[in-house]
Amino acid sequence: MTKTKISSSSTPATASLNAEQLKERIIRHLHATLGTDINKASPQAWWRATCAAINESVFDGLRTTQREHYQQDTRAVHYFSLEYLMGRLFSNNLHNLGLYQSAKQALAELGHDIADLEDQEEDMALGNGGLGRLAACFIDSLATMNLPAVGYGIHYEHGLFQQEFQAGRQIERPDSWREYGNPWEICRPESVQEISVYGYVETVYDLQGRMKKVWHPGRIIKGVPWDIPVVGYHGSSVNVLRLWESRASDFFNWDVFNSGGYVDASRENIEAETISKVLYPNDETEAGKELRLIQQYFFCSCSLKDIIRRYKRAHGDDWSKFPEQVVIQLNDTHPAVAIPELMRILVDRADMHWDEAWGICQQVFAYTNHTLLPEALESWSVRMFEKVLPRHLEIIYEINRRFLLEQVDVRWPGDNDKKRKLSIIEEGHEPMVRMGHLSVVGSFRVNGVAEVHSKLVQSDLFPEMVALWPEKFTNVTNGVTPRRWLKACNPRLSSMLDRLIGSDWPTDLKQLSKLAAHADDPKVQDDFMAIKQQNKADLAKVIQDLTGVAVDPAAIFDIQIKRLHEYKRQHLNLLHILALYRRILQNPDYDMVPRVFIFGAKAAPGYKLAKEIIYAINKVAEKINHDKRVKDRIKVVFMPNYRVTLAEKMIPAADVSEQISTAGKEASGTGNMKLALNGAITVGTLDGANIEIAEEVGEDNIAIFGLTVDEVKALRQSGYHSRDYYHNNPEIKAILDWLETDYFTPGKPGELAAIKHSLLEGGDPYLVLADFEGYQAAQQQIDGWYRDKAGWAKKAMMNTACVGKFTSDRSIQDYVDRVWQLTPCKVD
Ligand code: Z16
Repeated sequence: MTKTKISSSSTPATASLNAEQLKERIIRHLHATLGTDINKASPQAWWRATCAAINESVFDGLRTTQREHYQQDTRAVHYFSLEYLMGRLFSNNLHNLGLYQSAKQALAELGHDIADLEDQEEDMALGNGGLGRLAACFIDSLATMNLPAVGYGIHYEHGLFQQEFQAGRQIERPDSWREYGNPWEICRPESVQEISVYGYVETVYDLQGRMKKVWHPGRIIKGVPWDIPVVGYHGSSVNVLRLWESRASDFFNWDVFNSGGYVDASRENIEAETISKVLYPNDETEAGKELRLIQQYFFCSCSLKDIIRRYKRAHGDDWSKFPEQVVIQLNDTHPAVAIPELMRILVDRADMHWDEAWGICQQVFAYTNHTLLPEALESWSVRMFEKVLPRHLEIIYEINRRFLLEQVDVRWPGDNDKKRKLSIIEEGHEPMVRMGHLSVVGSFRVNGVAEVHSKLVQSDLFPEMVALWPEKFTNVTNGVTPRRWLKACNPRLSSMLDRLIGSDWPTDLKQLSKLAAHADDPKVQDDFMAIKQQNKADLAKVIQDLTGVAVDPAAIFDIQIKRLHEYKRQHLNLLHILALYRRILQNPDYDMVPRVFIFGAKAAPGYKLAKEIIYAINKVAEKINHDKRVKDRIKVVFMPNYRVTLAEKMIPAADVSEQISTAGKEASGTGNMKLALNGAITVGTLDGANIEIAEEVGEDNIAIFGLTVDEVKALRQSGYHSRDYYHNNPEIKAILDWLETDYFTPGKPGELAAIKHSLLEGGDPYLVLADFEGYQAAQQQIDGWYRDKAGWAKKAMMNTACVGKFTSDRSIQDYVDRVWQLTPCKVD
């Protein structure tokens, strides 16, 4: 096993920059780049000038990295993802360059608080949730570990919508993150690509009588690349995230324009520019929309052409080295159309024989699966596919024909049932292209994102594929970058760790285990909890500002932050809050440690029940927060517009981490890792990476409850009747009936009834009622644990100490060893 060495102790070349030099740079850019002066510059101008000052160092690193990769002609990984949830880059770049302290001092001397300038930046929210944030953590680790890598994606004009609440209901507003320009991106007009869609396929014969397919496209669209430098931590590598923006092709519109069709030409412009206009806000449902397929194809085609252009610069028309130089990681099936696109380029454009081309494809692509939810598995109607990509449909048919003939029929001769199951084309009255099947057939490796999930991918999703190719399947458990999710977001805890265990932990997170030796030391416990207390006080201010609710930092801060989904069960959390409230009303002396229940979640705009759950939480919050009888034992807050930047403020302040999905449904989770890393104690089911977190921290330091994956299956087998729980548990019955009254929505009974109906008439598809009793017991256990101050401090510290496994550096090392076979390239 090759171990990638990270130069954690080596000081970055830029570390020598002191505050004085930075001040000079900032003022120079205030003058020369922003065209303003120190006495009249706005905070925005100061922020931009500082970004420009930082970029001098960033671009230095970018140049040397690209020169080195070019000279060494290194193998590189190409990460294909429709989503990158980057958040802000200002403090991230400063930290990774080792310039944060100098910049803070420089700005202070110029009369500015660095935190105020940080707030000038919009989040770069080009993703929905876990999958997009994972991509962002991965490109941070790749740069930090000096691995040659390019991230490819779409330069959306509008990222994930901004969320507001109006009378408790979610309202979506457009996100315009780069309305006034983004200082971190560089446009590269010299690398523009042109791509085709629509049209028809003609069969022609060449002079030797060989059949050829010629695609006559209906439209040509230009892809303009924007590069975002990705700065590795204290290393020397600066990699690139290359995002494609769609434009109308000048070439194509010329004729229309000249023949007087100015209006038609500008309509086509608008249509072309629509492709990269907006990120689809559905995290785990496939809408099957034509524009989405075009988005996927647009960025895959641009990216492949970009890769091939770079390859040809070094190797000309000799394709034999291509699989040695190029590996492409498909982040879910969203970019799977890259497989037939590479086949088209090789067979139709490079005149390669099918077998040779297919041999290359199968050595180049690897596929990561992120979900088992049936509604999230992508499939495209053959009809629409043929309209948008007629030649690609033919290629997929040919891939499928050979697969069924040469693999499936050889293994299971004459077995039509197996063929039906394994076919890339799902037959039926509306035939569909199954993108998961295509991804498995076209890739040399397939991985899930946590141990239990990878097992289920093999046993439940693709068992026949495993029978054909057992060695194709593997696991890579997710991870998160400790640079953003501990060092930058929790500076108090970071300095304490530096003092206690040394400063190597950001690139060697297993070092955190040294903290365990101090977990019984009362002095260290006090320091640790004092930091938590200060972080909670900071968050309390943010809560006050955003929601108007006053919360006490002495209460338990219980946090559930993730997309809103039935399977994630925010409504289970809500039912428990209602149970506590009811107990308080029934027994005014009900004894509980005061708790603040904090939610952050966006619902997909078309997901009705998810929006009803948000509304219900907001209405219940309003009632409880104003009820004097509660005596502040419970507060409920729903933070509006949850996003990376808000997560960075919430996670360091969490005492309790809610990870309560139905077992078997959450592929991994990554918020669970960030919260444990910052000393929160998990209340969780045995699902996704929770299982591995429990293994690492030990059962004393986590509150596990609920059905296991096997128990969920058994219960469903034997027939699950949610009504039994309603009738047999008086607390459950009382709470659900309460939701139907107008208690929380005065004068409007029934407004919150949707939750009750989904749990009873709807059959409770995610077994909320089955897990309720276990959940409330786990919450009682938390309440008991918190009363023992030293005991809690130890548990919290043990969480930080024991989760070193979940650095994204380890995930990337696993990809290197199990999938990519890359070697680091040190850059001076
Ligand atoms: C997503 O964020 C995830 C899966 C998916 O199919 C689509 C989207 Cl947008 C999430 C999983 O739900 C989560 O468990 C996992 O940790 C994350 O992907 C990264 O693997």
